[in-house]
Amino acid sequence: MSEKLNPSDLFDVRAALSDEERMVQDSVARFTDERVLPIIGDCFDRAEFPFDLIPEMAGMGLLGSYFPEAYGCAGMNAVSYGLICQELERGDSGLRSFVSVQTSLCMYPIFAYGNEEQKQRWLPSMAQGETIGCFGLTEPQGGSDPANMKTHARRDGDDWVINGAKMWITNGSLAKVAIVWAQTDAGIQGFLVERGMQGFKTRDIHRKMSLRASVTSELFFDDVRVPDANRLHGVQGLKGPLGCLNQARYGIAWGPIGAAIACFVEVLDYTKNRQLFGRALAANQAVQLRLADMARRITTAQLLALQLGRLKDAGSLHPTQVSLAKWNNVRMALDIARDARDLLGGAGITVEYSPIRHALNLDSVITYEGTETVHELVVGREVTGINAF
Ligand code: TGC
Ligand code: FAD
Repeated sequence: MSEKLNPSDLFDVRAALSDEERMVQDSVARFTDERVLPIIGDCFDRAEFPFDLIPEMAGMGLLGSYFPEAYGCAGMNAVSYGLICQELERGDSGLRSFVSVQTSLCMYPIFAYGNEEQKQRWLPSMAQGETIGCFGLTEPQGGSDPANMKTHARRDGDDWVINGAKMWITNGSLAKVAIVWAQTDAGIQGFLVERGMQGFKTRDIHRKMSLRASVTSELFFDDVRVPDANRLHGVQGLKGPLGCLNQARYGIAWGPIGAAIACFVEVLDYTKNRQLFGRALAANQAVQLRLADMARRITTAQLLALQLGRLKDAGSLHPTQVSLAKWNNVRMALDIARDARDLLGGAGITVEYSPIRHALNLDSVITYEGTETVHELVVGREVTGINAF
């Protein structure tokens, strides 16, 4: 028999990481252990985002981690970004959401579709956490079908005039700049709407049972006048926002592995120590089957994410591969969180243990960035060649 395996990494995925990737994982893991885990249950309970952690995350290079140093970013690879998402979501999906939105939904469109002036103006201060962004795509009439967009921008001289509303927007009221997607006569275009522009308002959504340690808002645009200098000139059409989603969904394929590991480690420890019917709960075959199944699902998700990351770093990632990984890995984590909650019995219903918090959060994660059904249909379209949307 060889050495004992690590229950949270049965296939030693860590050995397939480079030294630099391991270093990134270790430093974010330390941050989660020391700074996030001691406070996050209370943040969730009080429905408060832990604002104080923003400068620390920025200081570690976690905001816009994969953009070049020329824009004040850390220039890390895609696998490192994935590991950042994984370790943050081991703490809470809300923190990973914050980093996903800032990096992949706000900095990415400026980097990919913006001009040099826009990049120089926004990216360094976003990397430092001085400027927080939000991404407005979803509208009240239906997020799965963004092509049916009602928010409209009309050209008026050197300006654009925006009218409409966005719904369920992460970081909405925190944001100094909103990346807003609007219909124009030339198709969907992206605009940088700045806080304080006349006619632009935000309102937070309260009474959430999920992602409580995260800010979610509505955005309202009432004749908001935006200069053409704030338009993202590099893209027109739905492929603009969908290209950003591809980046963020990639990170979400990694993040929930962290949430699943948090639940698994906790429930493994609990069931080994809990004595029922004169033996450890984990000594029952029915319980071991469930624990083994969690380990199997985590392992397959880890291997999927790593291969996804290697494809991304090689520049050959296909959006359908991202859809399959987001679907598989979020489903995996949600199932594990719910099962772990059950194995904790009554103790599992408070935030003293993490599974119920992760399960509630993952109910948002399985809905946002494309619902599970949307991703299943993307994969279905790929394998059949028939578009069912
Ligand atoms: P279709 O009309 O065929 O395509 C339009 C154009 O877009 C291109 N495209 C993509 N490009 C990059 N990445 C992708 N994943 C892409 N998917 C499509 C496509 O090639 C085409 O380009 P072109 O040049 O021909 O014009 O659109 P479709 O039929 O592929 O899309 C249908 C569907 C349902 C898949 C799409 O509408 C969709 O993904 N709906 C879900 C919307 C969604 O995910 N919204 C998320 C909002 S943001 C959010 O939830 C943030 S949560 C933040 C947090 O972490 O807290
Ligand atoms: P709908 O699109 O109305 O879907 C309802 C149900 O119908 C789902 O189960 C869906 O799978 C199903 N369905 C849809 N189409 C089909 C079909 N063809 N066949 C079968 N079933 C179908 N959006 C942003 O733009 N920016 C953000 O920062 C952001 N942050 C979010 C944060 C949170 C906490 C949440 C919950 C959402 C966030 N969203 C954000 C919105 C998110 O992207 C949408 O909620 C999501 O895209 C689904 O849209 P919807 O809620 O309108 O549901």
